[in-house]
This record gives sequence, C-alpha cells and structure tokens, in this order.
Amino acid sequence: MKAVLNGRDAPVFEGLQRDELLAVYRVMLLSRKLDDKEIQLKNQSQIFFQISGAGHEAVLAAAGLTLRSGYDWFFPYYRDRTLCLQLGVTPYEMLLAAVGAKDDPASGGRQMPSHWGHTAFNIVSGSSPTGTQVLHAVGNAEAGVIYSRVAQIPDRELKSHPDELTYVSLGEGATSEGEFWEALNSACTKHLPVLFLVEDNGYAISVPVEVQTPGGDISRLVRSFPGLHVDSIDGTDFFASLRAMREATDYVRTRKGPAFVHARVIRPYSHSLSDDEKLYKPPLEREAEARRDPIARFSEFLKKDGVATAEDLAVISAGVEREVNEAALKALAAPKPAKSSAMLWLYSPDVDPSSAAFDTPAHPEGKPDTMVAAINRTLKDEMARDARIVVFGEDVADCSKKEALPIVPGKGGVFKLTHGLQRLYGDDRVFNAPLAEANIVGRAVGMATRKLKPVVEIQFFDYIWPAMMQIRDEMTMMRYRSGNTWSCPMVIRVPIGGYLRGGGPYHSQSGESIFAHCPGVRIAYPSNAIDAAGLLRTSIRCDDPVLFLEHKHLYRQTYNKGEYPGKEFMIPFGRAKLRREGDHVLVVTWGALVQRSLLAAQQAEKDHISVAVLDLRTIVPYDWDAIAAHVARTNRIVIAHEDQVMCGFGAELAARVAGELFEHLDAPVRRVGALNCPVAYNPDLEEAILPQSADVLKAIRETAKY
Ligand SMILES: Cc1ncc(C[n+]2csc(CCOP(=O)(O)OP(=O)(O)O)c2C)c(N)n1
Repeated sequence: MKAVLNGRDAPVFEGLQRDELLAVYRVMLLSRKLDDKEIQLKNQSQIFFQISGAGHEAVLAAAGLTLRSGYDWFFPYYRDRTLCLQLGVTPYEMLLAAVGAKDDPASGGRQMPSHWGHTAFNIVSGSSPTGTQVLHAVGNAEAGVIYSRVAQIPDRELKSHPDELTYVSLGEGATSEGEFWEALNSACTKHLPVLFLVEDNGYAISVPVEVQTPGGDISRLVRSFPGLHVDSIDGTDFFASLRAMREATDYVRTRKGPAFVHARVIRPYSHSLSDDEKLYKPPLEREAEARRDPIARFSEFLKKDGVATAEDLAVISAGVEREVNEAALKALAAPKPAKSSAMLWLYSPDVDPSSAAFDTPAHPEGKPDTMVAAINRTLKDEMARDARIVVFGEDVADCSKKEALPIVPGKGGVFKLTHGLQRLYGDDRVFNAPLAEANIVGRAVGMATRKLKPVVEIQFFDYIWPAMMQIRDEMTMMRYRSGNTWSCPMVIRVPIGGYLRGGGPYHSQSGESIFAHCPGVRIAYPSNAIDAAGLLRTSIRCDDPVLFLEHKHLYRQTYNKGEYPGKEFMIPFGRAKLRREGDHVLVVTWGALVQRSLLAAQQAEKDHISVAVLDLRTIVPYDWDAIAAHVARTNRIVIAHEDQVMCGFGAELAARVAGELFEHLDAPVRRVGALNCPVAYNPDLEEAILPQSADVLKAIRETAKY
C-alpha cells in the first residue's frame, strides 16, 4: 500500500490517517467479536438465532466511511453488522436484538437479530425473504426524488437532500430473485440514486454462485444496464473496497445514476449456526478463503506499513473484548417484551379507521354516477388535498409520452379509474409502472416508509400473486416486525371478481379470504358507488395498508350508481350496512353478491319469507356486532359470497356464528359461493360456477324451513 505524508510527516493511506485506520481495524474486529459472542450465547441457549457478518467486514467498513448516517437511507441485509456499527448502532443494541429484548430498537424482540432497523440512522426495518428489500430501496430513492420535485408537499425540504443516496445490499444468491431484476430495471429507467452492493461470498447456503448466476459473475451480467455504474472488487481488501465505494457514491451523489458494486468476500462461519459448510465446501477452498480473511489482511497491512505494532493491535483487541462482554451482560439483563404485548402494533395505534372520526356526512352533488366515476373523483379530490399521494401501476397514467399528452385523450387505466389524474397532477405523482406486480407493491412499500402515500393499482386481482411476497411478508408485517418503529400505510386498489361472461379463469378470480389471513392489512370491498367513495377516502386517510377491492362487474352497473357524496365523505371500516330489512332470515354478503341477494330476498318475499340483507362493506375489520345483533333477531343466517365456498371468508364467519351465537340459531348456518374450481370462460359454465340469485334463494328457502 502506497502512503503519502501529511503535514506532520505521518503516512496517509487513501486519505486516512493513523487514527482513522485504527478505527477501521477496531470496527471490523468489533463486528467479528460480536458475532463470536453471539455464537457463544447461542451455544449456551441464551439467544435463539445467529447469523454472522464474518468475512464481509472490509467492504462494509469501506461503505461505512463513504455513507452518511441519518442522511442517506439504508436497506442493509443480515451480513451488514460492520456497516450498522459505523452508522451508529451500538453493540448493546445489537445484542438486545439477539436476546429478543423489549427495547431492541430494530424490532422490540419481534424480528431475528441482524435484521437491522433504526429510525435514528435511517435504517429501514429488514425482513428475511431474500431480495425483497431491493425494491423498497428503489421506492425509497424515488420518494426522495418526488420530495425534491413536488412543490406542494409541505416541509418537503426537510424530507430529502439533493445529494442523498439509498444504499441496499444483498447476497449473490439473492440476485436470482426476480425482485432484484425488477429493482435494477426501475433504478435504471428512472436514474434513481440507489447504491447496490452485492456481497458475493460464493455460496447461498450450500448452492455455489455458478448455479445461481450464468458465468458466476453478477457484475458481468448487469453491465449492460444503461446508466448503471458497475464495479467489481475484492471485498476483503479494505483499500480496494474504499476506492470502489468512493467512486460509486460520488457517481450516485452527483446524480449520474445508480451504482452497482460487486464485492467478492468470504464466509468463514458457514451460512448460519444451522449450517455446516464442511458438508459441501471442499477443504482446499476453505483454506484459500481463510487466507483472504479481511481482518487478518488489514492487520497485516497495519503492521507491515508501520501504522501499528502487534502490541497496539492487542490493546485494541482487549478493549473490543471488554466492550462486547459488558454489552452482552447488560443485554442479557434487559427486560423482555410482555406476553400481553403480542397483539400490539398490527395496526396504527394512532389512527383508528373504524372510529367516529371517519364517520362524516355525505353532501351529495350532481347526478347519480357509476362506481368508476366515484372512485375517479375521490382520487382527484384526495390528490388535491394531500400532495404526498402518488398513483402508479400498469397503464394508470394518461400517456407516458409526455409530448403526446396534449394531443391524445389519455388511457388512465384499463378500466379508466385513474383517467385524467396525470393531466391534473403531473407525471411525478401519476405514472406507469413496468409490467411487474412485485415492483409496484415493493416500491410503494419503500415510498410509504418514507411517508409518501402511494395509492397503487394492480390491474387485475388474478395477477396480484407476483406481489404476494411483498404484501404478505413486507407490507402487512412492517409495523409489527419493527415494533411500531416503521410502517407503510398505502392503498392497493385491485379490480376483482367475475360475472363478466367471458372473463375466464384469469380475469374473474376472487380470493379476499387469502388476504384476510394476513394480519396487518385492512380490506375494503364496496358494493356501490357511494360506499366506494367513502371507503376509498377512509383507506387513503387511514394509517394502515389497505387492500381496496373494486368489483369489475359493479364498475358500471345502473343499480349501484350514486351521487358523489362530497370531498369529506368517509365511511368507517367495520361498519356493515343493512340493505334490506327482514325478520326471518339474515343474508350476510358483500361485493357482487349484494345485488344478487337483494333479488333473492325479493323472490323469497313471495313465499312470505322476510329476508334482511347485510352488506359487510369491509372484510378486515368486519362488523361482528351487526351480524350478532341481526342473528339474535332472525335466528337464521345465510352467508353469500362470490368466492369459492371452500375456505372462502364465509367459512370464518360461519365458524364464529356457530361458536358464539349457537343459542340464537334455529337453523344450520348456510353458505353460498362459487364451486370449488376456476371460473371457466364459456358463459354457461361461468353461470354454473359462480353463485347466482337462485342459489341464494335456495339457501334462504332451506334455512327458513327449519
Ligand atoms: C425468498 C427466500 N427464500 C429462501 C430463503 C432461505 N435463505 C435464507 S438465506 C439464503 C441464502 C442467501 O444467500 P445469499 O443471497 O448469497 O446471501 P449470503 O447468506 O450467502 O450472504 C436462503 C436460501 C429466504 N430467506 N428467503
């Protein structure tokens, strides 16, 4: 290593003086010794999981010197202990996570250790699915750009910096995930200030890189991405890493585009304590790795180049050891979360969308109009009220080609729900996304953690599944897993359902029960235009993630039209609406089955069966009190929904009615729903598969007979 001399004739290496070099050594050693301590504690069953950053220290120490804590944004993965130490997370805080302590700043004992999170340093809560964080980083960087461009956002100058960047790291194995490629795609198409660091230790558990990556070299593959700065380095070499990180961060800070650093590192401690690499890694390879140990390499340099003596390093080591031991003792004594806290922070503790604050009167105006018009108008009004709202998804913009916008009518969604929004609010707030559903939801999660309010569209419910990981493991869990330190309030609008006469298996699906099974999301499912306006406004103004299900068949019906209820009209979640009074049988329903149930009720009237029809309107939360009150009166209940009977949401309701209202029941609980098969294309088949009025009527008659 070549040194230059500073003013006092002391050697300076890559601009770092002796004390800075020793600080680098110290942080690498601290990181390693924390891993060693955790391994010891795990072997003593004092902690419950360990995953190490061993072998990754040098490149992360270099990253720590170039990135700015609390200024830049961070999406580190589980091997990034050295970086997090430099950002300011203390050994004590790290060990609080290991013991699952109440005051662990990352999660309050809810997430595994080394899944970093710290609001003071802009370290956003990390999950465990490999690669999901990369899309959050893109959304986060995008949020910074939006803050810098949308003048109407209050205090926006406090929310981003002109030269900030968003750091995200992952292993080489995780680059096989589609979300990694979806993230690179958007970072490059939008020239976002993202710094990707791939820490390539050659293995993903036991799978070697050549099985993950064609040619075994991820940087070679990504070199063709336009505008992406790409570097490939030995990440066990601190100075090579420092040069690379400086170049990459400069590139991003000066807004030339995103950067990608591929650092080859080692993994001396197997994948985790549950893995033994001797089972699949040949001895020669392990020996070669050991020779590249970054801490050994750096200490050799310090001694060889006269920066420190062996004794100096021993003093540092003893100090580190002391610090780690003290931190461990303190963490082991730290209070644990109370068992009674298990259900806290699934949802916002501050904003309750089922409260009276969301019960505001309608001020109807204009002629009755469709659900499409109601939703479009609500979006327009809400976007005018809150400049933090951004709308994106497939085809949602009027026209991506800006220069053509004045001369074309504009698309505004395949169902036209977002028509005119781009024209009104500009393309920083309304834009098309690539055809990639995880990309849409993942970016929205990243934006929402930075306090924008994304209202995104998934084009058809049938295509929500690529985003399922982002919904189930990220969006719904962010608040819970971070102990209420991070959250991602956002809205996903999704056209759902069938009765299209030709929609076929992939444009007709239902499946709200699948999402009701994901604690942390709210689900609205309006059956008419006025409810759609009121529930959408509540969805946007509430502080939780909301799945807003819009039935395609209900979009343009005449029977569910309504006058626009005004700019402040909201309907609280969890408040069902009685659509029809009746004394003999209660039909509980929602979505497209509301109208079908009303028709069935009319028919039943002819048989002198008086039927009440209760429209749930929201699935999570649902209005149990209303169901219970009506069952106490009718003593008979039919649950009718469009989704398959098997494991439909009616199963949950039926079980609860049977369990809690048994004394009131004079007849078995009946369910009406689709056959247990996909919705076929041929209209006759579709009719046979989806529940019809006649099916509801049959269930009403059978129930009334008891
Ligand atoms: C989506 C997903 N699939 C599988 C796993 C289980 N898993 C945890 S880490 C890991 C390997 C990750 O390898 P790599 O990305 O190379 O990072 P490394 O651990 O080697 O640093 C796997 C398969 C997971 N956490 N998430």
